[in-house]
Amino acid sequence: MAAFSYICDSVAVITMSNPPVNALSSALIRAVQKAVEEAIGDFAVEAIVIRGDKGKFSAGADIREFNRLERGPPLVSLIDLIEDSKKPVVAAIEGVALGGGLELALGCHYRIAHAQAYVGLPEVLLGLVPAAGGALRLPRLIGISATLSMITTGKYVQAREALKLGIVDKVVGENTVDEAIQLAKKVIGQPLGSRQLSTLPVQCPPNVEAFLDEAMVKVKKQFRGAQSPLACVEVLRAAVQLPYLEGKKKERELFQFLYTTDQTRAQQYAFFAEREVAKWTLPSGASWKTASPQPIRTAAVIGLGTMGRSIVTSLAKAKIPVIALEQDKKQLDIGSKAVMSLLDREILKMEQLGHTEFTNSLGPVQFTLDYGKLRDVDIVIEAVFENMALKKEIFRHLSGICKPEAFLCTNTSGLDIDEMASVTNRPQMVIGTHFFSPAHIMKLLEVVHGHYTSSTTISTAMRLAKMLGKVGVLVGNCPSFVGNRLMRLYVEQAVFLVEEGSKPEEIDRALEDFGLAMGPFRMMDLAGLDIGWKARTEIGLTGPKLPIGTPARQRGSKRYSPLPDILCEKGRFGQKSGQGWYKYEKSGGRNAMPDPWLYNFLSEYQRIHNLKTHYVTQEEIIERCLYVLINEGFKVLEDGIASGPEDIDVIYNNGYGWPKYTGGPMYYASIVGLPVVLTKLEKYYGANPDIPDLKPSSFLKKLVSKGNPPLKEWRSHLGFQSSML
Ligand code: 3H9
Repeated sequence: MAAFSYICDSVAVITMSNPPVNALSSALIRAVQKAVEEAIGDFAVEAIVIRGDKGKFSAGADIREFNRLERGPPLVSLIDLIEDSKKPVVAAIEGVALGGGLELALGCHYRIAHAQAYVGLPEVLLGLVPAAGGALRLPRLIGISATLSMITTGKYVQAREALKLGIVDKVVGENTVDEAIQLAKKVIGQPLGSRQLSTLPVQCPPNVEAFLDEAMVKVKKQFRGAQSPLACVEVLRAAVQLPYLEGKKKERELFQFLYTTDQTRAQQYAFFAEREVAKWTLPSGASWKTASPQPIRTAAVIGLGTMGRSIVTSLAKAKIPVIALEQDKKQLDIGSKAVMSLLDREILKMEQLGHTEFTNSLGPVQFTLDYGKLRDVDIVIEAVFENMALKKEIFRHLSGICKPEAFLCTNTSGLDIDEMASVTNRPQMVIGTHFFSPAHIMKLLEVVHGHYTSSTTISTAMRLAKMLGKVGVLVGNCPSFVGNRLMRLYVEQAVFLVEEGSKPEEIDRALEDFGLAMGPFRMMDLAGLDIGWKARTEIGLTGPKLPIGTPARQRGSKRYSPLPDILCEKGRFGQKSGQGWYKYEKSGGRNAMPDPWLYNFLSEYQRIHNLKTHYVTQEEIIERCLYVLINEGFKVLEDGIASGPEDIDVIYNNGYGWPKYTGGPMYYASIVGLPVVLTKLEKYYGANPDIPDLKPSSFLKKLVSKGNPPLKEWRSHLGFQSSML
């Protein structure tokens, strides 16, 4: 676990070892404590270096132990022991020093970091506050403002930025431990007072109370509904107002309060769910363990529209050389300029953080009109607009040009992968890689497995997600896959509620208050209403292909709302045209304002269609919009399109702005209670029999009949299913 391993010229080196990330479990804390005590008591030792095994300092407290009743020795007293040592202690930080890991390093008198290492206090992402003195020592070292930004966002800070901020004393390119030993030797006998952070005053801006009040307002707005960012501001207030020891008490109180909340349980679930989904298995038995990903050294992207541009940027950021192809010179010029401007923005961001080497480490981008240049790439990502005929033509073409080992991916957001694969000479190497906009920022990659896709191809696409810093979630091939299949029903429900008497801003507010990053109407206006309109026109739900005599508000036996189509017919496409569900200050404006025109238009629409309106409560908005989405989630599980509820939750947490502190839609349903969700769906379906999507799914009913089992048991109740995975 931890050994006071060797003494090098009077410097004891203590190695923390708890694979894979040296999480500070009770056993590890106990072992480090023993090693430090031994080193302090050993006359031959004059200084101490603490390091982590296998190139990782420590990822912090062992999250797996959070739910255990019996608790180990407190990390806080180990850190105090280190800080109080009369012998200098140096932290040699390689890999990561996160949460309790960084707190331990802050207890050391000096910190040396490898250039590739990251430090951070990400407790907030688990619904907690740092609880081993991190939020008290850090503002004494780097000031309130920088600490606030780190602990309320949980962001990871690379070594060079950490040096700039003053978190570490030195950054080295290699031999971190040797450098730490040299530094330890050098400081033997020097006074340590100024290096014991808990004894120093907090560095505050002039009017710190006003600064913290303002911070609280901002944080409330930024992390709507989340409790832990607010507690982070509170703990900083304690750091400022109270002596260190009293601050420690407050820190403990806040941690203990948060520790019992539903939010922290949901966030811990979300953390492990993200890791779980990487461990995919197919019904055939092939899995992440047995399949080997192929190397991706070069890539190509076809189409430089909004998605293509940001996919190119994402690849370049991951240092993968990329060839970007467009069909004509004009599109190529526009696309290449847009890519260069995205890359410039990324470079600027990194330079502001002190990463001067970033420019050189971007993968080179080559722009071309010539398919011949794609001959040797390892992977091609097609990102042209959603037209099957065009996509098939491209796949047919790629088949003849690319080397036989090249993987062919499509960024389609819902078209049939198998149909595209069927025109290639390598259907087993065709896969969906559904990026989310903007692709160089959003963390989700929906990896869509077709009927023919091989396990090597899946494994390679999942590896690609990791290389791009994304969470890859493997899903089956069905119209709109998982994310958009659920989203369509949620949006449709919101539009029905407008027909029934609610207003777009009321619905948006209710769902944003629930915690969603953006309500459905603001989201539609941002994405562009014309996109859905085009798709509906193509499949004959509206426009010239719609059979004459089709009732305006009915398609087949289902209710249909033509409202979005009518807005498009009137040129209201959303932000891009300056008006949609809202009006904007100008075309391309971002400031959504309720539009009196829309109110008149809706009244007229309701009159023409003889609609009875009713007062739509916030409760009805939340329940109808969210439960219809959750209901479809159960259907997706039943159909075998996602292998577990965790996959759906990870998709929503990372691709659709779902509030992580509720765990994701399926976890949220488990907390609300499946019998409640079922009863509400029955009620709403009863009142709206023309909306069959409100009819409770048989899997939901089955789970309720089995006594509402906990989420981790849901999979076992799926029974025999024709898995599409
Ligand atoms: C804390 O410190 C509270 C303190 O203030 C004070 C308390 C008193 N514990 O992500 P990966 C596992 S709160 C247990 O796939 P990567 C992870 O589940 C803690 N396990 O690898 C996975 O297991 P498996 C604050 C942990 O290279 C394996 O390690 N710290 C922990 O992409 C590999 O993980 C954090 O929030 C942990 N702390 O990324 C750090 N961390 O193989 C959270 C990881 O069975 N961790 N595991 O699936 C991370 O951000 C990333 O895991 C890290 C590695 C960057 C470290």
